[in-house]
Amino acid sequence: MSQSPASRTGGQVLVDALGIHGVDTVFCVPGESYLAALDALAGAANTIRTVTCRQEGGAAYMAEAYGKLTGKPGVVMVTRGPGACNASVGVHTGFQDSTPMLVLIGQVARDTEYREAFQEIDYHTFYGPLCKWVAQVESAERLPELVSQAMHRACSGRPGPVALSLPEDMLTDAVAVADTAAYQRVQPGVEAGAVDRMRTLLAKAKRPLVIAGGGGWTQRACADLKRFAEANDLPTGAAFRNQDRLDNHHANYIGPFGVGASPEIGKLIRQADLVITIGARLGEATTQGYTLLTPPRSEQQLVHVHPDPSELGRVYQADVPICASVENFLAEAAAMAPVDASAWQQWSADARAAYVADLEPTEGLPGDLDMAAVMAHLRERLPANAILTTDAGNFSTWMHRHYQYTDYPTQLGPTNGSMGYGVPAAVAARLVHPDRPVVAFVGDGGMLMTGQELATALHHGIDPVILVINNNMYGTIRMHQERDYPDRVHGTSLTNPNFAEWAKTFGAHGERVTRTEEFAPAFERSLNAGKAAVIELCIDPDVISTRTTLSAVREQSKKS
Ligand SMILES: Cc1ncc(C[n+]2csc(CCOP(=O)(O)OP(=O)(O)O)c2C)c(N)n1
Ligand SMILES: [Mg+2]
Repeated sequence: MSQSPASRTGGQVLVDALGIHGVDTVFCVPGESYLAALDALAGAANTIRTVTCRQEGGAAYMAEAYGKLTGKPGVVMVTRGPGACNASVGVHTGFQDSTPMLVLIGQVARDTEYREAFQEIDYHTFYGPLCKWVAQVESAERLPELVSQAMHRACSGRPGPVALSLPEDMLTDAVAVADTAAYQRVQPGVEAGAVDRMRTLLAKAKRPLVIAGGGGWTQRACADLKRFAEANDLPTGAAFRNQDRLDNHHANYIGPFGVGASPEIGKLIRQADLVITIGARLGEATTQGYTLLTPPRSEQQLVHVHPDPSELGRVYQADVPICASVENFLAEAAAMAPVDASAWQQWSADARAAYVADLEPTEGLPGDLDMAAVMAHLRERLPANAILTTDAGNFSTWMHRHYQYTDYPTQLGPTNGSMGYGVPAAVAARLVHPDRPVVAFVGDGGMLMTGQELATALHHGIDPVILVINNNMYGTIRMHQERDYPDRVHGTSLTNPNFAEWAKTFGAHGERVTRTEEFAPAFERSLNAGKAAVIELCIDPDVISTRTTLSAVREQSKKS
C-alpha cells in the first residue's frame, strides 16, 4: 500500500520538485515574496546551490548561460514587480537564443490579486511574448504538476524560457501532495523521406553551403555535423554567435555569419545554389537584415531544419522544410549515403581559404594596443575547452573574427545583441566548469551594465577573467551615428572609472593594459590570480572594428 504524502509547505514542494528534475543551481536576488521557497532552498543546500546575485538582470543572464552550457533549464528566482522587470532582459535573451530556462517569480498573495497590490504585475501579459509559457500557480497542490510541465516545455521542441508566478501565500500553504517523476527531454524526429529529399537536392547542387546554429545542440550533434560535412565536403558556416558547432580548424569550417562577418562569406552565400540550415532560425543578424537570403523565397534553394514547426515557413519558404531537433536530424544526415562532391570540391576549398585569409589582421589600424595580436595570443594560449563569453558591442567582432573555437560548448554570446551578458555569463560558466578557463569580453558600456556581478563572483569564489575593451564610448552606436549623421556626436560618449582599480575595490585582481606587449603577462597573472580578474584594455578609440576606423566611416559618409 502506498503511503499518503507528508504535509509540506508550497515552498518545500517547489524545491523538492526542482531537486527531482535535477536542478543543482538556482540564481537569485531574494525577495520577501518567496521567503518560504528560500527557506526550503536553505534545507536543500547540499544538493542545490543558491547563487545570490546583485541584480536580477545578472541572475537571469547567468541562468541563461547555464542553460546554454548544460542543455538543462537554467533556474532564476526573482521577486515580483521590480525583480521580474529587471530579470526580463535575460529572459528575452533566452527566448531569442532558444535557451531552456525556468523563471520563478514571487507574486502577491492570492487574496490581493487584481488590486494592483504592492509590486503586482500580470505575468501572462508581461512575460507572454518573452516566454514559451507562463503560468500562475494558484494552489500548492498543483506545484509538482506545473513544475513538471514547465520543465518539459522549456526543453521540448525549440528550447526556451518558461515562467511560473508563485503567490506568496501559496508558498506557505501546507499541503500533502505527491511528487512527479523527473522530466524527460522529448525531441521531434525526422519525417520519413525528408533526408532523401535533401539528398536529391544536394546531388544536383554545384555550390552548396551549410549554416549551423540555434538551440538544442549537444556534443553528439556536433560530432554528427562533422561527419555530415566531411562525407559530403560541405562548406559549413556558423550562425551569429554560434561559432562552436564545428571545430574552426576543420577543413569544412568557413567562418561566422553575423556582426563583423567577412564580406567574403556574404559573397559566398549569395553565390550558393543550395543552403542547408541546421537549427538556426536564419535571423536578422545571420542574414544581414534578410539580404543574404531574401524572404519569403530565397534565390538559393533552401533546406531548413528546425525543431519548431511554426518557425518553418514563417520567414522563409524552404524547398525542403524539416521539423526535427538538430540531434535527430544530424544522426540521420551523418548516416546518409554521401553524394559525389567532386562538383564543388574547388568551391569548398575556396570557401575555407577565404576564412583562413580573414583570420589575418587588417593592416593599418592605429594604436599601441593591437587587438588582433591579443586574439592571436588567446588562440595560442587557451586550451580547446576554454569558454569565451561575450557582451554586445563592436569589441566583440575581435573574437568573432579572430578566435578559433574547437570544442562545444565554448562560445556564450547573446544572439539578441543584449548588452550586460558577458560578465554574468562568465560567472555562470566558471561555476558550471571550474576546471576550464573562462574569459569574458565586455565593452566599457556593457561593463557598467552588469559588471557589478563581479561581487557575485567574489562572494561565491568564482574566478573568470574579464577583458574590458575600453574606448570610452558606446562605440557601436557611435559608428552608426558617424555613418548616418557624420560629425554629430551626441549621447554616445562615456566617462569611465579606472576599471582595474574599480575591480580591486571588489577584491578582484585588476590589470590595465595600454600596449600590446603588456597583454600576455597581464593575462598570465590574471589566470593565476586565484580569484576573479579584470583586465582593462585601453584601445585607440578610432579603431571601431576589426576592419575599419571611425574616421574612415565618417569620411566615407561625407563623400556619399
Ligand atoms: C541592453 C542594451 N542596451 C542598448 C543596446 C544598444 N547598443 C548596442 S551596442 C551598444 C554600445 C556598446 O558599447 P560598449 O559596450 O562600450 O562596446 P563598443 O561598441 O564600444 O565596443 C549599445 C548602446 C543594446 N544592444 N543592449
Ligand atoms: Mg565602448
